[in-house]
Amino acid sequence: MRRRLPVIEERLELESNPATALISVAGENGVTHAITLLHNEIHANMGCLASTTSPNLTLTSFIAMNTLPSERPHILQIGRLLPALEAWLRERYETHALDDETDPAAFLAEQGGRFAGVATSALYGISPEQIAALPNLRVISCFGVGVDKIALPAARARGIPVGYTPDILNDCVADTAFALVLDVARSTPEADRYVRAGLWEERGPNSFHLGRRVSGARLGIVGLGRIGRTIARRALGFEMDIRYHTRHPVADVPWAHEPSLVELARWADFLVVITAGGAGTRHMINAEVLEALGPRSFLINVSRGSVVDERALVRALAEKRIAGAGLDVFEDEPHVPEELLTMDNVVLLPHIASATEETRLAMARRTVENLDLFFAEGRMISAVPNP
Ligand code: NAP
Ligand code: 8YV
Repeated sequence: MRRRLPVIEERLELESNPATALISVAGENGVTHAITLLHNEIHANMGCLASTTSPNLTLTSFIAMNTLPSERPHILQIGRLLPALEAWLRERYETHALDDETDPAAFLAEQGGRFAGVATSALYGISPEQIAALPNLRVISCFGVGVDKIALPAARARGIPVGYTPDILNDCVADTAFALVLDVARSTPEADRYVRAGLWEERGPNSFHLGRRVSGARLGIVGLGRIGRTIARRALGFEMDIRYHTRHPVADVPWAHEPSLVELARWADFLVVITAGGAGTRHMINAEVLEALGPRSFLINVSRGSVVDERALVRALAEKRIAGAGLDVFEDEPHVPEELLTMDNVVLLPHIASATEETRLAMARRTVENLDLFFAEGRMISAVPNP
């Protein structure tokens, strides 16, 4: 059966004479196949792909490579990245994974001069020492939107632009924030464990404890940037009362700005944290904020572990000073405070808010496109703005 391939057809018209094309095909089973086609094969293979692939395959991306310089720049990869992203980088650049080195510092001291670019992720960032060890570095491309682990002052001092992936992940991070709101309010993970353990059968109907109502409740959002607004829009569907806290009130939203974080916590049934990480927000959610939140209300954190004083949170939960917490991020990932592991009113996720096939693939594509555009034209699609 022949399928229309609108994405590819559209991009082929835009990109004249691509040297090679990298195509990712998502199958119904969720497996992503990367296919590389060379120059003249492209049009022929488009038809071939269209006519021979299963009707359950959908072409999801197409990146033309006509703009790459003839000499492939050397890219240092910090940490393991999404396999599709690593493959795309290898197709286009001379890549070297710092993780493969037994002594990364010694490797950089010896070989740092050869790298023109860095590919990293929000989880790994890049340190001032690593930037200093790369004397010919011209560009950094980050898989992710949080740049708290990227040594921005060191990059800016050398005029090195930093690419990142804003907006692409808003929906999935907001979805995860809402999953956590519902999970903590209705105790869905605990209820699932209850059924699996045979307790429903043993104790009978209506034996599981009552949850809390989400629809119509008060939602306090800490940080109303790209993702915070998306969370607020999700809350409209639940007819929630919304207020937010930021340093600067947002002009074009209908929700009330609360200048005091403590007062927002006192008001809220659910306090969802989605600020930037870093020094400016470190331990914003402290014992005083948690005390104000109170024993009937819940904390959700999908921003950065550093924003919450984790010791204060563990104490507040242990002493039942707050009703529960939904956490996607932690101060010392992947370490999670042991006390949290046995608490039923806490839902713990391994930093997966953006982790869907669709979003992670789109983030990977932007990470590569930022590098490609930088090496072709000296600019990026999305660069971290200078303050
Ligand atoms: P954004 O558009 O830059 O929004 C950041 C928000 O934080 C703004 O509303 C900002 O408002 C507020 N903020 C910053 N410093 C603050 C402070 N000291 N006090 C109060 N509010 C403050 O960023 P975004 O794209 O929405 O992303 C937000 C963060 O989410 C990222 O930086 C990242 O750390 C995190 N994140 C996590 C995941 C995950 O997997 N869990 C995924 C993506 C992103 P003002 O400047 O007016 O204060
Ligand atoms: C990812 C994130 O977990 O974008 C961010 O800031 O924290 C998440 O999207 C991360 O980028 C994966 O490395």
